Amino acid sequence: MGQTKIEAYEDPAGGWGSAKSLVEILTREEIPVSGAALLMKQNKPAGFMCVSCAWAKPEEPSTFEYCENGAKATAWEQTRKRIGPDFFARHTVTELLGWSDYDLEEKGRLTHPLRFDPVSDRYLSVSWQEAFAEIGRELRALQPKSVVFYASGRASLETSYMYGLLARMYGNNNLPDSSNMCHEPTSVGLKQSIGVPVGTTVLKDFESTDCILFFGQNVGSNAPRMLHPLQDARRRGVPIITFNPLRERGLERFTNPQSPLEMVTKSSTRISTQYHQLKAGGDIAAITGICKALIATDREAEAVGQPLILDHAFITEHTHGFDEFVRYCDDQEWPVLERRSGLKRVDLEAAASAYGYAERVIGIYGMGLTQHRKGTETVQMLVNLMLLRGNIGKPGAGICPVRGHSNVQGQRTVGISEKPELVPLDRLKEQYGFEPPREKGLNTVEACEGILSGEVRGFVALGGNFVRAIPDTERMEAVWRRQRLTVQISTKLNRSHLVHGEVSYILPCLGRIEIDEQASGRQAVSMEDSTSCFHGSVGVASPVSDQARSEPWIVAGLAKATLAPNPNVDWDAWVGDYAKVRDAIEATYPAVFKDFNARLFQPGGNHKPLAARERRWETETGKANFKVPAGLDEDPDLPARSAEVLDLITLRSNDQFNTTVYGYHDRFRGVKGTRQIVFMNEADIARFDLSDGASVDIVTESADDRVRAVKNFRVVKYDIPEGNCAGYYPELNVLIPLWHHDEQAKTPAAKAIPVRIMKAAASPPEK
Ligand SMILES: Nc1nc2c(c(=O)[nH]1)N[C@H]1C(S)=C(S)[C@@H](COP(=O)(O)OP(=O)(O)OC[C@H]3O[C@@H](n4cnc5c(=O)[nH]c(N)nc54)[C@H](O)[C@@H]3O)O[C@H]1N2
Ligand SMILES: Nc1nc2c(c(=O)[nH]1)N[C@H]1C(S)=C(S)[C@@H](COP(=O)(O)OP(=O)(O)OC[C@H]3O[C@@H](n4cnc5c(=O)[nH]c(N)nc54)[C@H](O)[C@@H]3O)O[C@H]1N2
Ligand SMILES: [Mo]
Repeated sequence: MGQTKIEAYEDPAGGWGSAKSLVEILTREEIPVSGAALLMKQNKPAGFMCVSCAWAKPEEPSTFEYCENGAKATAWEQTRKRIGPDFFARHTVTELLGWSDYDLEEKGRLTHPLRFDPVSDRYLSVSWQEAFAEIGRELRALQPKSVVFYASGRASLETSYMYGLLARMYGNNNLPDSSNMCHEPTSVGLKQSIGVPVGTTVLKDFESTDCILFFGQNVGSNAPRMLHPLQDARRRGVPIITFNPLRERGLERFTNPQSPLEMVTKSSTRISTQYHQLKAGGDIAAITGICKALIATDREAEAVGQPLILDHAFITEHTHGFDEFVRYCDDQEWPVLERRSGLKRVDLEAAASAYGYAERVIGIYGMGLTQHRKGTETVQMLVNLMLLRGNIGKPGAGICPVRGHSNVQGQRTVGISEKPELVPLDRLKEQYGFEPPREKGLNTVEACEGILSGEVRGFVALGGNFVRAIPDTERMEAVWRRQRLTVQISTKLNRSHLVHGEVSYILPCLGRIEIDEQASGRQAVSMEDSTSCFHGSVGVASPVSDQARSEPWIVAGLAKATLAPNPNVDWDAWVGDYAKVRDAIEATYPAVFKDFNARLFQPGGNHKPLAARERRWETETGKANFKVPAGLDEDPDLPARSAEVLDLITLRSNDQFNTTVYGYHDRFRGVKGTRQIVFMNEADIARFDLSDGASVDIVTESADDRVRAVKNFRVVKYDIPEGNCAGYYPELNVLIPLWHHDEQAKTPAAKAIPVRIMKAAASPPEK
């Protein structure tokens, strides 16, 4: 972990800091710098698609089409380190439960299938044949409704399609994926508002946009390649208006680490032209203020015969609910909007002015909007703003949710969904001659509730670290072990393997970067990025071990061991040649995957047709809908926070991928050597009689009488609004009550968790 050091970071995002951090991780994972040639194949037509974020891949990639964090993800996966049966012989599960997330994954790649042995409290090596046979037996003995098939968002379209089919042929729609914890408010909210569950912006729109709104996404750490189009836009003089409680470095300044000139001259581009540090959960109020200002200016313009501000032609032809929306905005009082958003009226008017002058606006957002009790309404509020000036369905404009995992959007596209109405069940029935279950399946929160109630008895995970990523981790871990069966298909060891069911298996898989040889030769796979664009991907590195298997092979193995044979599904033929899975995908989704195999490696990828981009609105009204929020309160449970209660934001450092902790250096925020910190405003620190560096306990304010607390966290004085505080996920997940989720999409509200901060009961031991 190294020494703890907290020190403001002065450099831009990217730049020399990024180059240095990259060399550090390649060295630590024992990858020779010549092995960095691997990185040259990242995000290239003939190479592999990055396993980190889902940001779009350009048609003409630069030689270095990767970023610091994408390279870290590659190094972390392609580490030379291995953990085989000898490792598990040395460590009991009870011992490993005491290890940190970092230590568990850092030991290296999983090489052998493993079965938990309760007698020795260890995972023991097992053959694939035995593993499949027992899992198949167990699954057949369980009620189909009592088993969950989770997917984390990294597995390819081919694997995901097979996995969804496995769950349905087994007998349920219990197919939650990480999207449930992430952009579900996007899927639910955008569908109601504009008729598509995904963003409408493509990379090309960035070339002609003339204004960008940027809400709650930390681009410098979590989608760094997006800094390139943002930098280009800034060079054209495009304003970028940011709303974020924290001053994030990637949203302030950027030096392109792949530009020798910028590196030598240490020049950087200022990213945000306006930076509004609103309060966590204050976005509905802030956007309402902007809309109110626009509506007022429009009326003034009309009164004096000036050109109007709102796009009335678009509103009349294409939208529904405008009058009601205007009434809602008129009804809101400025002092209330100011108090709820934490922003001044003049600042919101400045944002409205920049937005109102621009012809083509892109609205970008991330977890800062979705992970709230009102996540769906917040996303819809941003759409309302876009609709006022017709900023959906024209070049250079659109809504742009920045998706998380590299194929999380694609998994939804090919049927990983607990919502049966989103899946062409009739077509599956026809194609495979079975009766697909029609009943709604469990999403992430419902799966947790099912485990609490005992209704869920089996959990199969295609990647991820579910037990660590969900809310209420302490409470959930305690009941997790009541399950009969847990199966994890994984690359690396994590806590979800250690908190296990009675019968438990770890099935080691190949990563996307590895060469995948099957009967017909070397296989390719595919994924969908944040802009609904499909790309092929071929592995280039040697497989991790001769006992690790590809994900399609493992899913087929599980299916064959569990399901009655079906002459219409030849799992072996699919595994032998993934092109046949793509044919099957095309047969199920002919419009979306037309000529899928032929176009797999088309430079720049293939865009999924999106009705909203053409201003066709596949909504209930047949129009784009203005959606009026129920109110301005971010939290229906605790509408009025006492002054003693702070809103806690849980977020990612620059040195992690979700629950994967690459290291202890959150460079841009100046935190090194620890993750046990809480960022606080100076005034709150004084008000609570604390000091910078003090040791504190954080306790959730909750209506139920359960105590949720973490102990001995270090206070870090930070530029964050009064009344807010922030710290790292997943360490703080114990503080999120399971019920603290978005009302509509059920996404856990990992931002704006009501907490109290108090002096630590006992001082921590000196480090
Ligand atoms: N390197 C790296 N890349 C990643 C990931 C990773 O962990 N590491 N994770 C991937 C995944 S799965 C996802 S979903 C994405 C996540 O990427 P982000 O969406 O950037 O996720 P967070 O780190 O949670 O950061 C949320 C941002 O929102 C701000 N914020 C918090 N609350 C509010 C609010 O109420 N309003 C507004 N306007 N802003 C707020 C925070 O200050 C922070 O800047 O990144 C993906 N890419
Ligand atoms: N408090 C709080 N909680 C959050 C969030 C937050 O912002 N705050 N964010 C939420 C979000 S946005 C998300 S997406 C979830 C993430 O939740 P998950 O997707 O479940 O978690 P990850 O940490 O991405 O999973 C990491 C594990 O995936 C496995 N893995 C890696 N690569 C592969 C592969 O190629 N194949 C397979 N089969 N396995 C692989 C490795 O074993 C690794 O340990 O967490 C959510 N939880
Ligand atoms: Mo995510």
